[in-house]
Parts: sequence; structure tokens; C-alpha cells
Amino acid sequence: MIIIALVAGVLATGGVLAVVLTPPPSPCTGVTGALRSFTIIVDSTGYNGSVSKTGSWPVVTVQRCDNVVFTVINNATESHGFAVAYYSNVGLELVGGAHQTLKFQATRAGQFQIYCTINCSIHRQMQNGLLNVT
Ligand SMILES: [Cu+2]
Repeated sequence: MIIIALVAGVLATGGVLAVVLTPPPSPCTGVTGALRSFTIIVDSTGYNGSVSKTGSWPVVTVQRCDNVVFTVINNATESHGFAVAYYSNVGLELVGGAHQTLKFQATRAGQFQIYCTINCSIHRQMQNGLLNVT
């Protein structure tokens, strides 16, 4: 009975729910960021050859509020993922031969891991990509 009364109270006061659910304004509101496009080729050498790299690879740098587009082309026969920490933790899942794009506005500055989400044969060599948002 108490719960029902609370719901009825919220509904009766109208705007309360709308205020609670309104997200904070984006720091990029009104900012037209540059379009920054990157192509990631996935094959038996990882992300753009990441299997043979030590340290972070691939590394891409954008400015905050830029509009980022990753075009990911899976030239392998097995499935691979492509995720960007914070911006797309779920990321893309690409079967062999597939290509997809991942688009977002880089609203938060920092360093964000780029990684495969599928337990593929070269998974460990696909965990060290890096997006720098300056
Ligand atoms: Cu993979």
C-alpha cells in the first residue's frame, strides 16, 4: 500500500519524474567536433598487425568532442570483437569477412583501451589498443 501511494504521489506531482531522469548536459553540447575516421584491419596479425607489437597497438588520438568513426574489417575466417572502453564496452562482433562501423563522440578525455571481446585464437594480442582523447 505504501508503494502504491508513493507512485500515485509522483504521478500526481507531474514533473518530478522528468527532472530525475534528465541526464546532465554533455560537455560537448554545441561543439561541432572534427570527424576522425580510422580503419582497423583484423586478420591473423591482429588489429593492424598488433600480434607483432609490444606495448599499445593500434594507438589513435583525437581531441575531446571529435566525432570518431572506426571502420573495422575482419579479414580473418574466425570471429573477432572490437570494443572501446567507456565508449562502447559491448563493442562490435564481427564474423569472418564482416565489416562494421563504430561511431561515437569523444565526450570524455583520457586513455581508453581498445580490445577484442571474443575469445579468439590471438585474443591476448588484441587487448592493447589505445584511444587517446586529449
Ligand atoms: Cu579477436
